[in-house]
Amino acid sequence: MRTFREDFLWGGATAANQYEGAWDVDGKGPSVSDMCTNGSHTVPKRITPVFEDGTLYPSREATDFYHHYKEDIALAAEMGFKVFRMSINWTRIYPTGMEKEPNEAGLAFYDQVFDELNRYGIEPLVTISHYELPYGLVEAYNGWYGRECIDCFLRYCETIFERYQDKVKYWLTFNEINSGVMPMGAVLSLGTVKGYCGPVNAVPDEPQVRFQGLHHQFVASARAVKLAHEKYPQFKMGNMNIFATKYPATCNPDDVVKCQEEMRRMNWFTSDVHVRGYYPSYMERFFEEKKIKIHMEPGDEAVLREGTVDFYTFSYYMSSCETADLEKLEKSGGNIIGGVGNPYLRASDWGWQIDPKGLRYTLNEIYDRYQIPLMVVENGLGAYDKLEEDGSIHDGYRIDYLREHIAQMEEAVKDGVDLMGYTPWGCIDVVSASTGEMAKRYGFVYVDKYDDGTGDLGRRRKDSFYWYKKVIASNGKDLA
Ligand code: BGP
Repeated sequence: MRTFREDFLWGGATAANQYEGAWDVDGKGPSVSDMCTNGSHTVPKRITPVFEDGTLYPSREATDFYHHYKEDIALAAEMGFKVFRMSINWTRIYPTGMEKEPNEAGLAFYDQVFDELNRYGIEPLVTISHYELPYGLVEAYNGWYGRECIDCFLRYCETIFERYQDKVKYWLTFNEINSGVMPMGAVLSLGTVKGYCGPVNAVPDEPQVRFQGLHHQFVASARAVKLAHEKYPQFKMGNMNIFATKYPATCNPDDVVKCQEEMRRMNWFTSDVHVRGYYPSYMERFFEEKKIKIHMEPGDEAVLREGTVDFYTFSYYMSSCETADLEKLEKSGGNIIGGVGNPYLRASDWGWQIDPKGLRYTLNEIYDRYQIPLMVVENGLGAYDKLEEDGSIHDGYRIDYLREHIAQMEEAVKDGVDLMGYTPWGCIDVVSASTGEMAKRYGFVYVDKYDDGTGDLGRRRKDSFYWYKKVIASNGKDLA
């Protein structure tokens, strides 16, 4: 029977905006994430157009990969990583997004990082845009709503493709591009928040602006993929989707149809465009009902067709249920991906419902639809960790979560899915994207950094570090 392939890419995932820090060092400009304050599970983080004195902006220092990359890559190598998912901070290369020439100091930093990875035989997997939109583009064009962003993005892609053509083979265009389908995507993903000051979950929603912005991202992504295919045939270009798996809450056909609608809008729409190269017909009805008009320029449709991706990647944390019963829906609340709770599942401390079998189901659904290689590029348990006096961290709960998900990935492989690799999220502790907290940790490596901004940034191996090392060494056979 099939099992994980020999060249399976085991590793971990990070993103510059939550990890790198050094937000204004060596010529870097501010990104949308740098303008976000901290928050918590109950108090939403805010975005502010100017820095407020005395307010904490956690991305500014984050967990300081910028000054710890050698140590962190050595730790990744010790675990046996084959791949390291990271992102390039757009504003390190083009500080406002609009310069004509790149910032050499920024480019040099990633040369060093890629060289260090290469020394250990670790393949970089680079997300080109992971919630790091230059804030300059928010101010100038209202983020991705402005078509101008496409050219700015392309200039950035041309620069990094040319510079790193011999160092990076695997690229992802936009992190979780389908976050723009939800109102919450307006801040970190689309940057359509010009002048807005306030909680990230209270931006006045303008679906017309969101979906037009998303169209510009589709065109930008397709042009980047096309450029890569034409000029750098060695590159492998992927998409990146949040997969928010949904089940009907009951077998009532009303719930089943509602679930199908939500699955299409939330999970399939963006990747149908990326993989198939055109807008799916089911979106026409949605746009008509919501009175959304997508403005396309001549040539856009052709570009979408020509810029389809080579492999499909996604983040998977949880699942939820869909119901047509509005009363039930109103009562549920607290589920970040919408829908209602599932009585068969337990949830994390942040209310994310843990569903390992849902990962097997999801992998099969995606592979059946597209038949291209898949990769799980984010998964994991955000949890409170306790640092013991002797410096150890006993995170058995994280091991349980990962073990169950890896076992289900193997089931999917047995089912016939072509799975390339697995990079659990925040392999070294990073700042949380949704809440801005440090307390919500995912890593195999603990970083001494706290919600009030204190901490000496020291790195410590958690129990899961030693466990994951065994998993990798056995190519996923030893999950004990
Ligand atoms: C995804 C993002 C990541 C990451 C992760 C965990 O949405 O791509 O950037 O942070 O979710 O989410 P959180 O940090 O909110 O727990």
